[in-house]
Amino acid sequence: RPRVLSGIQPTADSFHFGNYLGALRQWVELQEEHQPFFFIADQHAITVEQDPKVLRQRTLRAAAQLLAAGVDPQRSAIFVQSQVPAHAQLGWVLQCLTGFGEARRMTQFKDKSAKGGEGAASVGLFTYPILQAADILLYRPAYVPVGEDQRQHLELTRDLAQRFNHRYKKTFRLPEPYILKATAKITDLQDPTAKMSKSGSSPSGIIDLLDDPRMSAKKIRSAVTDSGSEVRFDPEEKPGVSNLLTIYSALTGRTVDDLETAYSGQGYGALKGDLADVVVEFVTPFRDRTLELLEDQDQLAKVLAEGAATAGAVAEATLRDVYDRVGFVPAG
Ligand code: AQP
Repeated sequence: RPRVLSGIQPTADSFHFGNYLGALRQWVELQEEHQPFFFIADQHAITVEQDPKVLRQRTLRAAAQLLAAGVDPQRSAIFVQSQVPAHAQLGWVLQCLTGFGEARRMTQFKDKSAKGGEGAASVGLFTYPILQAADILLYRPAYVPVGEDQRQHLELTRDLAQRFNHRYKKTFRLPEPYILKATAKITDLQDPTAKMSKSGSSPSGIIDLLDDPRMSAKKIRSAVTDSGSEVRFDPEEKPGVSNLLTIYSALTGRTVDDLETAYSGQGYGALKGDLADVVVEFVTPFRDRTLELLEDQDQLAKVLAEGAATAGAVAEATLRDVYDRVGFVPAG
C-alpha cells in the first residue's frame, strides 16, 4: 500500500473548518487504501513562542480531535513529531542542502514575519519548510494531503529530495501533493478573500470544531456575503457565498450545482440558516467525542507512544541510509 503522510500544528485549542475540510477529512479517507503516518507538529509550533503548559494540553487536544475526526490508530500511525528525533536530524542534513535564497522565497515566512518585522521572527520560522521536507521525506510517501497554502513547501520538498538523490544516491521518493481543489482554501467568514486561519482570522471569521455549536451557527448566519441576492458559486465575484456553498457541499455531499438550484430565488438568509443547522449537526457529535476522549489522557498518550514507535522504526531506517550516504561514521 502506498504511504501517505501529513501533519498539523497544535497551535490552538481547536482545529478549524479549514484544517478539517482542507486536510483532516482527506486523512481519514486516505487511510482506507494507504499506509498512513499522521503527526502533531509540536516542533513546528515552537517556531513562534508557546506557553509550555498550553502546548502540552493542545498536543493532547490535537490527538483527541484526530481520533474524533475518524483517524484510526489501528490503521494509521498517529504520533507527536518531537517523539521521533529523526525529523530534526534529517532536518539538519536538508538545511545544509538548501540555498539561503531558496529558503527566502517561501511566501509563508514572508507573510508570518511581516507583522513583527523580519528581525523579530525566529530562525526556526525561517527554516520551518526544511524541517517539513524532512518530516515528509523520512517516510517516502506517495502523497501528502494538505491545503493549498502548503503547495510551495511541497515543491521545496521535491526539489530537496531530487537534489539529495542526485548528489548522493537515489534515497527519497518524490511525493505528490494531494490537494482537493474544492476545499483547498476555506476562507474567513468575515474576510472571504483571506484563508481561514488560526493566527490570522478574527474570532467571528473562524469556525473552530470545538466551539459551542450555537456560536458556530451564529457565525454562519452573520458571515459576510455581498450586496446581491443570487445564490451562485463564483469565487471571484461572490467569495463569501461561494465559501458557504463549499462548506455546505463538503459537509453534506450535495453538489454545488444542486445547492444553487435548491436556493435559487431564496436569497442568502435561507442558505445561511440551513447551513447553520448542517454545521451544528456536524460539530455537536464531534465535540462530544473529543471531550470524551480527553477524559482519558493516559490512553491518548499511549496511542501517541505506539504511533511514535511505528513511525520511529521507519524514520530511523531512512535516516541510517541518509547518514551513510552523506559520509557519517556510524557508532559501533
Ligand atoms: N483555510 C484553509 N483551507 C484549507 N486548508 C487549510 N489548512 C489550514 N488552513 C486551511 C490546512 O490544514 C492543515 C494543517 O494546518 P497547520 O496547522 O499545519 O497549518 P497552518 O497553515 O498553520 O494552519 P492555519 O490555521 O493556517 O494556521 P496559521 O494561522 O498559524 O497559519 C494543512 O494541511 C493546511 O494546508
